[in-house]
Amino acid sequence: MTTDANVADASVHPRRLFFALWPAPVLAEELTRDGAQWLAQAHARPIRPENIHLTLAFLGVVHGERVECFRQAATQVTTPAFTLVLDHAECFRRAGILWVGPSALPALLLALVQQLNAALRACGYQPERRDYRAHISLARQVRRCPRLPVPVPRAWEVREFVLVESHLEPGGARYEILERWPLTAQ
Ligand code: 2AM
Repeated sequence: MTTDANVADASVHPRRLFFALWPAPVLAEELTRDGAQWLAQAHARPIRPENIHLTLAFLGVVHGERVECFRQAATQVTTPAFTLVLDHAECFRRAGILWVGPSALPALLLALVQQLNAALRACGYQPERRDYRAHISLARQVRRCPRLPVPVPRAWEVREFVLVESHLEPGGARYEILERWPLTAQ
């Protein structure tokens, strides 16, 4: 476990938090380029490469010592590292989101989400009822989803997961990685 930022003051003010997988900058840039290409003719708001991520569990606004409880819960995850192949592009039409993800949910990603959810429940977290849809949003405010190709598959070696704070700023969300937990070696 490594700490990227000062999480010592986590109990002081409410924070908008989520657990996620965070790609290396090279992969984030590739995905951003893919999205920009597909949306070249469409009206949309692309997501900046530094904001590209895959959400595991969205915690919402978290107060006080629950932050510490969530951090402790993360240490209980024992899922091994895995490869995530991003080979599917789609739009959530109603939400106006273009995203990429795996065409088939890897068993180890599902195991990671389930383990995390189970541990977070002890802190009062209510996991989403609907099935988990692994997706990396590439653009928002997509008015008309273009015809999307089968993407060049991008292989992501997933070796850690992170706790992120979302700062809602006038220019859009800014994400700050607060802490990282390694997945165990396979
Ligand atoms: P999205 O990419 O599909 O919008 C930070 O807001 C991250 O948490 C985003 O990746 C967002 O998914 C995800 N998320 C999941 N549930 C959310 C919710 N109820 N409100 C805001 N973001 C949510």
